[in-house]
Order: sequence, then C-alpha cells, then structure tokens
Amino acid sequence: MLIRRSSDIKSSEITDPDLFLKRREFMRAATGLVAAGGLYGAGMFMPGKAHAGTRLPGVKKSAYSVNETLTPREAVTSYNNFYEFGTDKDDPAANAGKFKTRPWQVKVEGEIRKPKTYDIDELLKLAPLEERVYRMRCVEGWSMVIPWAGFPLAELIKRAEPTGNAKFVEFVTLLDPAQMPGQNVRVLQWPYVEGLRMDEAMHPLTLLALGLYGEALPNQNGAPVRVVVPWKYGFKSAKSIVRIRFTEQQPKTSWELAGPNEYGFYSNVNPTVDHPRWSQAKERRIEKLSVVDSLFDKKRETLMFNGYADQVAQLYAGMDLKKYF
Ligand SMILES: Nc1nc2c(c(=O)[nH]1)N[C@H]1C(S)=C(S)[C@@H](COP(=O)(O)O)O[C@H]1N2
Ligand SMILES: [Mo]
Repeated sequence: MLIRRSSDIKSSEITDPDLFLKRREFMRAATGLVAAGGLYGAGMFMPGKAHAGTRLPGVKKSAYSVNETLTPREAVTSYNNFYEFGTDKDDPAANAGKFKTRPWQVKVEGEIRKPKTYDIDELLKLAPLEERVYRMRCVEGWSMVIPWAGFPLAELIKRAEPTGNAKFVEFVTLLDPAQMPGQNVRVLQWPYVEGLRMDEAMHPLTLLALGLYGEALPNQNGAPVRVVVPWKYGFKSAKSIVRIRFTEQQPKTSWELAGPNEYGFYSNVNPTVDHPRWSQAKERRIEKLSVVDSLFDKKRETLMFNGYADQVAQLYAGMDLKKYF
C-alpha cells in the first residue's frame, strides 16, 4: 500500500527538526547564505511574507501572556504543521499562498439554544481582540512562543447558550480538496476534526485566534480563524475552522482515529507520559529567526501542562493522566 500510517510519517520523517535541517537548510547554510543575513536573505525563501495578514486594529495586551523570548515571525510562519497543505514543515508556507479565506463562514451548532452562522468579519468583532503570548508545544518535540491575537472562545460559547446536554465542543476544519492538496492524501481522516471538553473550551486560556504578531492569521497558521489551547499538544489547536459543534458525546478526532494509542483525546502536555515511540520530557524551543539556528541550542525541560499547571491542573483533579492521555 502506498498509504502510510500518519503516525509513521510523524515519527520517521518529520519528528525532529534536525531532519528538516539536514534535508534542506544545511544545503543553504553550506553555501554561506546564513552569514549573509540569514536564510531569508538573497530573495530565495521568504516564507509567510507574501501572505502577510493585514494589521488588526485595537489589539490589547493581556495579563495571560508569558514573558519569554518570542519565536520570530519568520519561524512561526515557515515551520508549520498543516497537513491539508502537505506533511513537510515548509509545505504549508509554500502551498497555502492562494488559499481563499474570504468569504468565510463559521457555523455554530449542536446542543445550544442560539445556533448561528458567523461571517468571518462579524466574528472578528465579536469581542475585543487581545494579544496573548503563549507557549506552544508540538507533540513532535519542538516549541514556540507565539503572540496570538484573538479572544477567549468562552465569549462565543456564552452567546451560543449551550444546553445541559453540551458536554464537548467539536472543531471542524474546511474540507476543500481543490484548495487543500493534502486532503487528496489519506494521511488523516478529512476534514480535520478536534475537540475539547466543555470546561476546557470555557477556560479563559482557550483562545479563538484570528491573528498573530498583530496581523490577521497567515494562511499557513490557520487563517482566517483557529483555536489555540496552549496547555495541550499543538494538534489540538485546529486551524481554518468552519464548524463549532456542541455535543453530548466525546468527538472522534482525526488524530485519535489515525493512532488511538498515540494521540489521546486529552493530549495535555505532560513530560511524565511519553508518546509510545518517543519521550516527551524535553523540547527544542525555536527562538531564532531561522529554525536552523535554534537546532544548536540546548533542549529544555518540558513543563507539566506546558507551564500552565497553576491555571489548568484543577480541570483534571482526580483523573489518571496516564489513562486519559
Ligand atoms: N486543520 C489542521 N489543524 C492543525 C494541524 C493540521 O494539520 N490541520 N496541525 C496541528 C499541529 S500538529 C500543530 S503543532 C499546530 C501547528 O500550528 P502552527 O503551524 O500555527 O504553529 O497546528 C495544529 N492544527
Ligand atoms: Mo504538532
């Protein structure tokens, strides 16, 4: 079979940034372009730049931000996971340039009293935009610090008036294989589906993100709207959302369907619970302009709940986090 299990792809080909380095960046580094102003010099590779979002007005700083070195915008917009546009880290920046994010609607439905379809420009004005600088940790072992712009998902949930049956929230990414070439490859079940328990979705840290670095989201980062859940592995933060559905049953998420022993529903960042095929104890923080330069930094310890334990640990009081990984 040509179809490989997505979990195999994750581990063998794209797990470690070093592979990314070896495959293409080292070639460039060797040519001396790094010294000449970085990999983005000489006009040869300018990820993100072409699709830069428009400035978002009135974004207020938030006390929920962490005070850590930001991952440069160049790295945030060039080293991505967005399998709809390909499985390599540089595929989304290369392939999402023409992705159409207007018109765009988000359907809010399910166990709620006020179902509603939002136009994206209406959603942008639903609540005051905040800048939230969050630590983000990918299950593959790298981490970033990203200044998101958005508002708490709770703002939208309150307006939807969930019924007593709403126990979970499901997030569904756009299904459009004509625009998203990766959807023609069955590495995952499409459309990409993620989910949260209701209390997780209502938590003040859970963000509906519409931008980063003060601008509308670049396509490769999940334009025009995504969720951001900073205490969970990155794949819980679904991109380019078209549907938010409130359910009584726990949603079946794309990654769980692809590898139930490897990608649990909760997927809280937890250095004491290893992925079946690799340790989760350490991470490589990307904090240089080019990902290549970060690869020489020492790995750092991964923190419980990605450092947000004070704020979220009580959501899981009494739960066996090895069982509910
Ligand atoms: N629809 C969709 N959402 C997705 C993904 C994806 O492939 N498709 N990848 C996830 C993973 S594994 C990570 S680490 C983050 C990466 O977000 P970033 O590229 O903005 O850093 O997006 C998550 N959201
Ligand atoms: Mo990830």
